[in-house]
Order: sequence, then structure tokens, then C-alpha cells
Amino acid sequence: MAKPIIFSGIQPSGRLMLGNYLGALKNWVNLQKDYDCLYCLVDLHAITLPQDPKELRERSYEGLAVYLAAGIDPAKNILFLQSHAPQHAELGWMLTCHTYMGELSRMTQYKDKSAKQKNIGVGLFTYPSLMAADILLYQTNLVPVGQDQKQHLELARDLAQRMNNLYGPLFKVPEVYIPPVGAKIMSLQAPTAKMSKSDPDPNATVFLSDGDKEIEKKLKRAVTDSGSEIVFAPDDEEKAGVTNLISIQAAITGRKPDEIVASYAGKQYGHLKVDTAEIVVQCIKPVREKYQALLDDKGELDRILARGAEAARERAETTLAKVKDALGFVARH
Ligand code: ATP
Ligand code: LTN
Repeated sequence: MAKPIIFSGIQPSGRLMLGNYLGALKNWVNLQKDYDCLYCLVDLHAITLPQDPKELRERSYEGLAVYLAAGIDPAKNILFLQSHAPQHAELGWMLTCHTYMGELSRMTQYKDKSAKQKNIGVGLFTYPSLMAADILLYQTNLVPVGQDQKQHLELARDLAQRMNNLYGPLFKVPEVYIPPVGAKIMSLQAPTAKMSKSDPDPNATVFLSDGDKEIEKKLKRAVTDSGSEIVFAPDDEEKAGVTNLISIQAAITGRKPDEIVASYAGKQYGHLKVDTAEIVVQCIKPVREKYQALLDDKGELDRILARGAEAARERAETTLAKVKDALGFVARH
């Protein structure tokens, strides 16, 4: 029997960071055994905010190198760049035309990101319709993402159902997979906001390219609170800083948060920070070392991308042809 299909993506909008690894990549690696997986670098999504072209190109190669370094096997999975399969933009447009202004206006990622921009590109608003196209093109069963993407996934499901009701069965309705731990790593400097690769404060984010010393420095400076109690309290904003450090440890080691808290009885924030730094260093080091070596061979990265694009395009075209026909577009003869 064919394996169920997974699609997921990360934007090459900056250097990949700890949140991307724990919330997304680490799970992708585990899921590749049992699923038929497409893992994409969503460069069309990255340009919904201004990008320096040279950086975008470099980040795209880096992103692929990180996927490989994390343990995603290019022989078993389809690894590709979104812009290499034009069907994404085409289906994206068709779904944009079936998405309501009200639905997009409610998206919290849009509200957060647009609040930081002077001029807001329309693509930032229609971003979730393109994301739905990414997923629906491949008849995806499961989408592994961090907590922040749940709302976008709900829209993708609604659009699949809406299109199926209007035009007959076109799309599988995808399920979301959010990991039980690590789904929301918070900023080290403002722990009530999520850690993000495009945060302008470099101390807020641990990048997968950071050296050991840099990681130690960032964790030592992590914002906690004026108290001294080490607890795991996800609903208490006051304790967001220490809760985040415990979550990071739990996501990396697989230990239960309560067990980690218990091991700090009588200890101070300083101990928690030093230990967390050590655990993060050990987690990131092998990925960093591997990805730097992979980046030196752009020719091999290009070959992997070419193979991935070819496989993705073939599959995407099957769905797109069905959609075009269902919508009433005249076939090209
Ligand atoms: P940007 O800052 O450019 O918006 P980002 O760092 O938020 O980027 P994305 O490319 O939007 O990252 O997300 C890639 C994947 O990483 C998604 O599955 C997302 O849910 C996950 N992810 C992003 N940030 C975190 C986080 N802080 N904790 C856990 N998972 C995260
Ligand atoms: N919006 C996602 C990136 C993304 C994605 C996707 C994730 C674009 N298309 C399809 C899963 C499936 C984000 O991580 N910010």
C-alpha cells in the first residue's frame, strides 16, 4: 500500500534556528520512515517580506544543507525549492480567488507581521492561500508544523472542502501534526513572543549556525524574571522565560518538564541557564558541522534540487490539470 503523504516547508527568510529545528525539522526526520515526504524551501513565501536577493539565494542553499544535515535523506524524500515548481503559484492564484477577505484578515501571523511594516505587500495578506496550494497540490495527508501554523492549516482544510463542494472531489483534506513538545520555542529576549529567524535582535534567537561560545552567551543572557523559582508554567507570563528554558531542554532530551523542574530543587536560574546552554550546544553542534561541509558543494546541492523539482512538478501537474479542468479552463491542445 502507498505510504501517506507529508508536505512541509520552511521559508529561506533567514538562517534556520532552534525553533525551526525543534518545532519542525526534528520531527520531519522521524516521520520520513513511515511517510512519503515532500520537504520544501518556500522561497515564494519568503518574498512576502523584503529580501536581499543575494541573501535569499544563499539562505536557500543553507536551508537545503540544514535539511540534509538534520538527517533528511534526499534519496527517500522529495527536497525542492517552491519556485522550481510553477504549479504552486498557479494553484495559489486559483485558491486566492476562493479565499475570503474576512478569513485572511483574521490570521494572527498577518496581524503580527504587518504591524512591523510600513508598506505592506499584498502577498503578506494572501500568504495563507499560497500555503494551502503548497499542501493541496500533493494530495497531502499530514502537515507537520509548529504551533504558529495551526491557523493557516485550518484555512487549507477549509479551502480543500470548499473547492471539493464547488467542483467535485479535487483535494485530500489534510491533517495537521503539531509535536507534543517543542512546538513553540520562545524568544530568549522577549519570552512571550515566539523565537523567529527574522527577529532583528540577534540575542533573541539561537541559530543553527551559532558557535558553541555564541550559544552559551545567548543563553546566559536569556531573560527570566525577578523571582527565583524554577517552575514549568506555560500559562504564567511572568514565568515565560524559565518555562521556555525547561521546554527547550524537554524538546531536546525527551525528558518530562516536571522531571526537569524537580532536578533543580534548591538551585538557581544560573544553573538552569548553564545546563540549557550545554544541552543546546550538544544538540546543534553535529548539525552545524555537517551543514557547513555540505554547503561547500553547491554542485551537489543543485543536483538534489533538480531531482526534487522534477519529481515535485510531475506530481503537482496531475492535481493542477484536474483543477484547471474543473474550473472550466480550456485545455491547451
Ligand atoms: P520568519 O521569522 O521568517 O517568519 P520563522 O522562523 O517563524 O520565520 P518559518 O519559516 O515561518 O519560521 O517556519 C518554519 C517552521 O518552523 C514551521 O513549521 C514553524 O511552525 C516552525 N517554527 C517557527 N518558529 C518556531 C518556534 N519558535 N518554535 C517552534 N516551531 C517554530
Ligand atoms: N507558513 C509556513 C511555511 C510554509 C508551509 C507551507 C509549512 C509555507 N507553505 C506548507 C507547511 C506546509 C511557515 O512556517 N511560516
